[in-house]
Amino acid sequence: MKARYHNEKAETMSRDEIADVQNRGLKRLVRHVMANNDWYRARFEAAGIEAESFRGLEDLGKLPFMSKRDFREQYPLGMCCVPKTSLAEMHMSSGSTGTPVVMPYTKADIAQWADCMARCYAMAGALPGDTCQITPGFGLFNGGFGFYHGAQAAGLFVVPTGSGNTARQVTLARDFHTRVLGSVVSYSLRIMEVMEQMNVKLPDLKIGIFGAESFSDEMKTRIHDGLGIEAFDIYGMTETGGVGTLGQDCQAHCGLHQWEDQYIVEIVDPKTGAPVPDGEIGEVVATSLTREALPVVRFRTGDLSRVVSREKCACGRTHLRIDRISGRLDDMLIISGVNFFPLQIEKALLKIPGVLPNYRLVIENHGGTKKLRVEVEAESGVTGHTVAKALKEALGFTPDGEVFAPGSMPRPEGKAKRVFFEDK
Ligand code: DLL
Repeated sequence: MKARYHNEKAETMSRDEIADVQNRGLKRLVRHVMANNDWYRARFEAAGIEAESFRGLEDLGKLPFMSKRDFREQYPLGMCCVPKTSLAEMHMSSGSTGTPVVMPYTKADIAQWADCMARCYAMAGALPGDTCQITPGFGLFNGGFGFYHGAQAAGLFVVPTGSGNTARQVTLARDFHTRVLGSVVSYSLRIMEVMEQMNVKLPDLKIGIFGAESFSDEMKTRIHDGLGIEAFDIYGMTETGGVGTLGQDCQAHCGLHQWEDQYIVEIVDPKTGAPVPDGEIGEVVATSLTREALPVVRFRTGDLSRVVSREKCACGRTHLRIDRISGRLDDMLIISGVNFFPLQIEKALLKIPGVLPNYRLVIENHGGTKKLRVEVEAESGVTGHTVAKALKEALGFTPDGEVFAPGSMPRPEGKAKRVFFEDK
């Protein structure tokens, strides 16, 4: 395999070098946040942390966790560690509760983000001069600008379409020979569909960089086959500084490399907060070592994954690999005493011949008793009964299945909302 790096030295450093960089970075981080922000100082002092005697990695477990709630309570800039005059940009996510999570950036933070993103582009095989079409929204959402800053650092030619107007996206991709497509997972399905309707083929399109939502291997295969591209899974979030800050899979596709010289990534038991052994599923916790404006310290992401390997990868990169995100803690559903994640349903659905990748899970509340209704588009011949039967095998209980004609359900242009609640 031919490996291309954006920052070869950083991406291939030995485990000892990574440990050393993290150790020094963590000590510097604790001094920075305690010296420059009252909220961090009060919180760390209450946990018995002193900046001068903090020993680095061996004291990591003593640092208190932080969560989305802290961002919301400290809105807008309560956790910012630099003067407002040093800020250059901000992004924001509102999530399901609507309360904003704000991430401010200094110029150096934008450069750090761009470096992480440029590494992701290179890891996917993008070459300087390639046309890169950026379909996530430009605005408060970090997706569009993150792909943009990284593409500039990687020397790509940017077609900054943002989201929506899919027919125009397809035309531009054809006319400008787009080779690299950045997209929220579910929007790539829409692009596929419109290409078919327009009868346009995109022979130059080779690399798809997708994220912002969990997607099953079955979905990845459909995207791969439908667009004829190699699909990569990119990971990051507003709180860590945006898309690509944590990492992505390489051409070996055996886990998402985490940029460990920039972040410490832990996998912990969501109940106790204790680290779980490698290989076991737990919650991803991230600490940003190099960000200035608002570095997170032991941020509980709510995302579930596991360590795949800490060994050097076939691509030559040495950074920790974690599994693709299997869901969020708050996505877990319990019906008929069975716990499951939406992704399990997606996997089972996409194994049914004739079923299309557009679906909704409706949780019906019948006076306290919950029932699941699965709505999905499918070709003629697939019935609600076929769907219910296949899901029973996967889940252990029988949901209701309802089948819609291809093209008749709404199409998301950003992150897809898959789960809906209805009182009956
Ligand atoms: O969704 C960043 C992003 C934009 C990633 C575009 C990839 C592409 P937020 O809106 O803050 O940021 O949402 C972050 O999205 O905690 C995960 O739950 C989920 N997420 C992000 N990437 C992935 C992925 C962007 N590759 C939240 N797989 C995170 C699964 C993902 N879930």
